[in-house]
Amino acid sequence: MSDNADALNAAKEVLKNNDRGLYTAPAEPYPHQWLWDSCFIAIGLRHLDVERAKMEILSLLRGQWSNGMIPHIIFSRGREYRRDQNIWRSWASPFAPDKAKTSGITQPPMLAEAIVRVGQKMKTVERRSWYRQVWPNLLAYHEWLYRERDPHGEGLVLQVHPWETGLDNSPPWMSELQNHLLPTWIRIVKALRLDLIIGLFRRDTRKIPDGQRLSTVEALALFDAQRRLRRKAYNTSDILDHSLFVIEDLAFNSILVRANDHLLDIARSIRADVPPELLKNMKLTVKAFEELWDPYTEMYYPRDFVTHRLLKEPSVSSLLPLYAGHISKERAAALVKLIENEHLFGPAYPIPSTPLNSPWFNPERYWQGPTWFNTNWLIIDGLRRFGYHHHADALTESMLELVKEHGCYEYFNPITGEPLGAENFGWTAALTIDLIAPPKATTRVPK
Ligand code: 2M8
Repeated sequence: MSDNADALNAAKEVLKNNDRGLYTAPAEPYPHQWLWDSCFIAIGLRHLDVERAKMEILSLLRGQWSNGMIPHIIFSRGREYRRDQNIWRSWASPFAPDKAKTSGITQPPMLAEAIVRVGQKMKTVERRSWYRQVWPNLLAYHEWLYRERDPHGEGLVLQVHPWETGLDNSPPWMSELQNHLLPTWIRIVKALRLDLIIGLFRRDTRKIPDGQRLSTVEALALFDAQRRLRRKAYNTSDILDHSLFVIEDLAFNSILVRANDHLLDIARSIRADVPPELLKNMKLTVKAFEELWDPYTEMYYPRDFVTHRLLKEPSVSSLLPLYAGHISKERAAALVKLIENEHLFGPAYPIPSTPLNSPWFNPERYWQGPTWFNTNWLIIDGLRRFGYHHHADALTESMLELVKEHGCYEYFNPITGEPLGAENFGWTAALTIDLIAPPKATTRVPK
């Protein structure tokens, strides 16, 4: 482990510098608290300071809405952040908390995983009291997911904005946008090439080259989509006919399947009752998940909520059923083949957020090609549970190599390893710490 010492120190330094007291900011361009960032960050922090890791999770819960939703952003206080808070105006909803200003949508439900991982660092009594402390929030969140986001009781939960997937501009969502959903005013902007001028005013490309972010047309559409949700005060039943996007996302539902298993483990450990309705829904999810499999291309995909049409654009989400678990060994093996293929998901610095053979692939553009640490971490966890330890070790090694060579960047070019996006990125640091820590034999191999 000694050759990992420098990477470990660099990662610890990033977490220290991004620490904002109650929570850890993802990086300089992202000053607020993000849901899945904090979950991944807590998973790293637990190796350094369990109390601080608990705080990272508890500070997320201060943003929870009274209907159970955990928002994807809790805004930093301070006048300089009013503009960001005003974009969302969470106070338009009667469910939003009074004490925190938040966004009005959620992000992949990584909460249960983070709670369990932090709990692994405690003795049994302490762990049970930790579980009891967060149980009401976790339960309310999962109940919200089904009540609001599975309105037809079909087992899969829907997302109303690409930001809810955490993979902002990933191909299945962006191809839906470009082919079917682009609002007229943005089509006009595009046709007149006004995006070139509007792009000059973007905040996110001030410090990061625009070739590494979303295109301006995509960014405009995401803001348009957000406005539509705000107009309906983020109320799902009002949103459904009004939203630009209504998609049952593959990454989100993969993470939900795993989170449900963790929720059940937590309930068992503290002898808490899981409401029968939730139990029924969770069982249905495992079954419904298989409807996302396409036998012709032998891959899982996201699905249009209304028509049930599969959105057949491969992306890193195509591999996340490995993390979900419950899929058959044969299907897991089919996904591992994709990772092994150097023309798909297996270039020099895997795993790209879009396979190399996709027309969407761009090695530098955000979630359309670069390698990200959080999706890799999820895949490693899945690979281990399916017994692919050699693959998991190789992936871990290539990630640590990136950090040793360049530091904790937001993402990396999967072909050259070049560091991209923001430097000193929170989850890259936290997951580096977790990957360096000796593995714990706590995970079960799926049946
Ligand atoms: C990115 O998303 C935010 C919006 O939520 C953004 O583009 O500003 C994504 O990479 C997301 O996964 C991440 O949680 C967030 C903060 O790191 O940044």
